[in-house]
Amino acid sequence: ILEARLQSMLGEETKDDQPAAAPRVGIIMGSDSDLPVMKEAAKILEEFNVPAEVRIVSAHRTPEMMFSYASSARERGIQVIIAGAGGAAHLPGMVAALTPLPVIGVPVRASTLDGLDSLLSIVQMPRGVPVATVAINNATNAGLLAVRLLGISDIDLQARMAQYQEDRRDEVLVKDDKLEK
Ligand code: RP5
Repeated sequence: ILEARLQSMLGEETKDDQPAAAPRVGIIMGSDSDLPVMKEAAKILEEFNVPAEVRIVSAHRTPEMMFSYASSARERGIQVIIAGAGGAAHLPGMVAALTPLPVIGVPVRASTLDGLDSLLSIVQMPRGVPVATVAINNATNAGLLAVRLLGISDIDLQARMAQYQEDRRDEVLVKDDKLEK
């Protein structure tokens, strides 16, 4: 289902004719090569029933599209933007400069330098232009952070986040229980 939805979000053909709910989160990435990492954010939002859109928006290859995406996101009803990029990863910071929405940056590990280049490009923002940067390739945490941000004004969503945390805790307890002591 997710792959179909991702395909649909990316403008490819899908058999699902259901009209999509207005997206609250924008998941953008610099290249389709980022998708294997970034789809983990989409999976989390799907799990929490948060409508999201997935787009490829490149700071370097489509700068005009990046400008129009970031500057119109708020008026389209987007509340949080998750932006992933690798290498000279300027997308999250440039988007943060163009919107008052919270921007979560995902450093994607590109083919060289082990993702340190992406991490430093995203995390070292100048004062006044914040990007909440998660760990290299950790789009799951980006999705979870987006849910927590939305949960500030959505009690139901916040309760589901608390349940998610309890479930993760229980998983550890079960594993601990199974260990021979
Ligand atoms: C960045 O350059 C993208 O975010 C990607 O991580 C990296 C490499 O892009 P491709 O050459 O794979 O398209 O803009």
